Amino acid sequence: MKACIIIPTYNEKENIGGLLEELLEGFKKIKNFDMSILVVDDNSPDGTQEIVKKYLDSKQIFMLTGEKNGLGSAYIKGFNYVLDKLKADVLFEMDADFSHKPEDVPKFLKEIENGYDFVIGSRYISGGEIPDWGFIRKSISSGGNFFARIVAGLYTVHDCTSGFRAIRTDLIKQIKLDKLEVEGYAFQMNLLHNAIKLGAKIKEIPIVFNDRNLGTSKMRLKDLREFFFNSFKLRFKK
Ligand SMILES: Nc1nc2c(ncn2[C@@H]2O[C@H](COP(=O)(O)OP(=O)(O)OP(=O)(O)O)[C@@H](O)[C@H]2O)c(=O)[nH]1
Ligand SMILES: [Mg+2]
Repeated sequence: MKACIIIPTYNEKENIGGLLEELLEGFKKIKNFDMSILVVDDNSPDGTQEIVKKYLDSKQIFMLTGEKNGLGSAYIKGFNYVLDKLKADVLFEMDADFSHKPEDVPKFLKEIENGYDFVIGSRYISGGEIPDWGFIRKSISSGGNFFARIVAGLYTVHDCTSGFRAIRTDLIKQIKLDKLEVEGYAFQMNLLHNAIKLGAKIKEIPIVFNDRNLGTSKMRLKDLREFFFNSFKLRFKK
């Protein structure tokens, strides 16, 4: 089977080179999957693309570039490329900032081999952790997630907003990506909502999520607003 890890980037020059190195190193131990990486960079002004370009000869690493239209649009572009051009069986969503650990990748693949369609790296199940966060930050995040589960009705999943996932492309093909109607982080929730509606076999595995050490956050007030409005919209749709 073929698997591609999609990494959206915006100003990640301090992280992307090291992350690509670690992923490539880890791929050597993966036997049952033919692994590749697709970086989707929204024309970062910091030179992220220059770093990725050094790896494009490896035939395992690809890059898409374009205007900045938010995380959701970057993922949709990436999904379409993986489906049409790379023809992979599995795709990953992964952040560039080392919050998601390269060494966890094989654990996701194992669950895909076990027959799951949608594997989520979860911070909110037993064994999942966010060690860098204090009580207040944890409360805000778990509150937001509880909100998503209750309001949007995604009860069966504990971490609805996690951005570390492995998904079978057969499932993605059944989702009308251009109808997901979100540009920011709410994309993750809408994708999950569609997967649940389609009866996907979903599995959460615990991850330890560390804060970024390098670079800056891209979260905007606009994304939070979209997240909350979107939760109600999803409820309305059900
Ligand atoms: N292509 C693209 N990537 C983005 C965009 N916004 C965020 N990203 C990337 O998406 C991933 C997650 O963004 P982060 O800024 O780490 O979001 P976060 O984890 O909620 O915030 P932090 O606390 O800073 O880690 C990172 O790899 C970002 O570079 C965007 O508009 N376009
Ligand atoms: Mg981050």
